[in-house]
Amino acid sequence: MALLLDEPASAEWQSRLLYGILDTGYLAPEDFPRAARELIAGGAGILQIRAKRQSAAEIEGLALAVHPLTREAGVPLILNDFAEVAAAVGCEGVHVGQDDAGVARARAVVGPGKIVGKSTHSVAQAVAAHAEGADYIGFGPLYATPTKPGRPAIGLADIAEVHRLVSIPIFCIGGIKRSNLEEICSAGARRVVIVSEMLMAADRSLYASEVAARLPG
Ligand code: TZP
Ligand code: MG
Repeated sequence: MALLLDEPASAEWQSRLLYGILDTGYLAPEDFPRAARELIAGGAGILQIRAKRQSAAEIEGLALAVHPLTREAGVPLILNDFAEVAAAVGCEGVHVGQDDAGVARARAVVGPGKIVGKSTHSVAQAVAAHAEGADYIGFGPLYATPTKPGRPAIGLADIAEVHRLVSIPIFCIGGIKRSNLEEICSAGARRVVIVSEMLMAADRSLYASEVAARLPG
């Protein structure tokens, strides 16, 4: 069923289990639309644009190139950090980190009915993000990862506890690969974000479909 992206009451995106990130650390700007198509074809149900070294104008360009594709597919497009750009482009949401402005400020910028996600690195931060009004959280990095240098791994031990305490969607993230997916799911993960291994896959659609099929939900 198509996702009604303009319908605030629609929370169908919450059933999406595989979240992909189009990251300029791994993708040239001109490859964003193709990668978006491939990840969507494979079953990524949410996409984010993450561009740590680009200007707001460059990020707006990336979002404008990708948004028609995600919108057509009913896949929410989330911008990392740039709430004003997300609002200008009409993206479905914004993702903030622990050091960014809070959820309320991001929501005030993107407007009602939009998705606001927050990165969390501990159970306490996850509970706080839920209380703060986040629509979903990222939880990790489970493993150390070059995609987020300098951020220590939190391991798998708290995955079950965070799912017990936090009822909004929890996307485990950080160093997730096909080779460790089983142990992550056994530890209680239901939803995942994969960045580098999925973007570097020889066949991104096949990769996404294989991962999606292995997520219990
Ligand atoms: N936040 C926590 S870990 C991470 C982010 C953005 C990067 C995850 O990337 P990868 O390549 O899947 O380890
Ligand atoms: Mg940020």
